Amino acid sequence: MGKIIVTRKVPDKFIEQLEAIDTVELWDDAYTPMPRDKFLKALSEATACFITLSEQIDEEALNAAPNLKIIANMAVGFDNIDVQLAHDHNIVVTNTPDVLTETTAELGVSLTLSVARRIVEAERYVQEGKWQSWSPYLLAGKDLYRAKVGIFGMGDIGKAVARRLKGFEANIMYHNRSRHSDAEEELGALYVSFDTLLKNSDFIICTAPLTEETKDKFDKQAFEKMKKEAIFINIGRGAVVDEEALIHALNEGQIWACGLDVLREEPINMANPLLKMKNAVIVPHIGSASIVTRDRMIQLCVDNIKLVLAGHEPLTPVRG
Ligand code: 8YV
Repeated sequence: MGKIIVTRKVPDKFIEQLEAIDTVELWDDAYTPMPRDKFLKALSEATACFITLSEQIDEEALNAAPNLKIIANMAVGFDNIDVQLAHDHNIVVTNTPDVLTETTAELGVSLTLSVARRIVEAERYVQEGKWQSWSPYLLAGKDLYRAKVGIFGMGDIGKAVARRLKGFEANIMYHNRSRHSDAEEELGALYVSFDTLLKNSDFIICTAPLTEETKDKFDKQAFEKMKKEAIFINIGRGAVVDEEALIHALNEGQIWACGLDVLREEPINMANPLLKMKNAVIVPHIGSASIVTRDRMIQLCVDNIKLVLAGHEPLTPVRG
């Protein structure tokens, strides 16, 4: 007998399933992460852990976990885990692909439209009692209709965004480490170099995971190459963007606006200058946050834990 750690409060219906197989140590708080020292201590007896992006699985954590068999990450991204090292320790790592694809794409398009049509600014304008008259260009924004949209990262989420953009008759181009003939044939997406994507897009939507290759990809030079009218959206990972370069680009009018679901520092530091910018819309990493999808993500983690503890292959392993 070991222990299953669950690092955030999730509904009882999920915990009960885990309690049916072993003792569960639940961090009974939905909003604050389990403190690191408590997590490390819990790992010493754990056979399985259900974690979120708030937990870092590094050498220290792995060394603290002699009996651990599975790390079930409640996210499709796994940049919080040293996967290679976990595999060296014979620990299975799982993530939650597929179940969140459509929901995350919906957030991507929502954020894009919110920035393009200045929805947040408009709502504040009304709330602040500034709506005194109609005016020809009052809060006028940009059309997504027939715009040139560059998608950086054409994985499942990138493709799901592209499918939705077809409804806007957008001209889609993409850049990815490998080409995707399905996106090219079915969605008419044009594969372009990163430079061409930067120079030609009216909207750039980043859905890329954080890897050695994508880290700081949107740097000073990248923002300089974008159109002055460009809108930059990030639903991938914060560290794909050099935030200082983004702030500079917005301040200097090198790009028109941005929408971010992910930041380098999460939760955002309230001193972050982006918070004061009218043309920056920031939401708190809610890409996959629909109730149904969050239920599915949690259930997938539970299923993976059940399978691995019973000696079977998990449904969604992260391969090294
Ligand atoms: C989540 C995510 O919103 O799956 C991911 O990689 O970034 C998001 O789906 C969330 O961080 C869940 O832990």
